[in-house]
Amino acid sequence: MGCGLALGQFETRGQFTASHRPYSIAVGDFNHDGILDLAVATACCPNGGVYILLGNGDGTFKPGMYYSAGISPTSVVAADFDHDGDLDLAVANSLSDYVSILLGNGEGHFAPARRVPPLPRPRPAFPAATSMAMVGSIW
Ligand SMILES: [Ca+2]
Ligand SMILES: [Ca+2]
Repeated sequence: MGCGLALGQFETRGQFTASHRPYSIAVGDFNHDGILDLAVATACCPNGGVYILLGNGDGTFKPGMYYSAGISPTSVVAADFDHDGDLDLAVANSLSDYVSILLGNGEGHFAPARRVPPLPRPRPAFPAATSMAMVGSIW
């Protein structure tokens, strides 16, 4: 993970563990401290999940917190799906027909994943538009 410098250059600040095979990252302030955090979708071992890395504000992150998020999560987006002011996550599960929704509590933690009803094929490898539209219809 690098930090931006003047003149378009990046400085390496370190590498942060998020299990095996991270596929997708969503950025947001999940705990309302004014510092950007990361949600990392990992599709491996055995079912993958989402790792939440809370930012320290200096380009480094606290150790990841794991959340189960369906079968083979390969893409994640962050938005406030239930309109409570806290960022939530929508995760595409590439080896199933589901999108998993994890509601945030505003303190950097998330409720267990809920499945959005099956999507029509093709399967949701990249959920942004489709999942947001579907989530909007169930809350
Ligand atoms: Ca934060
Ligand atoms: Ca929310």
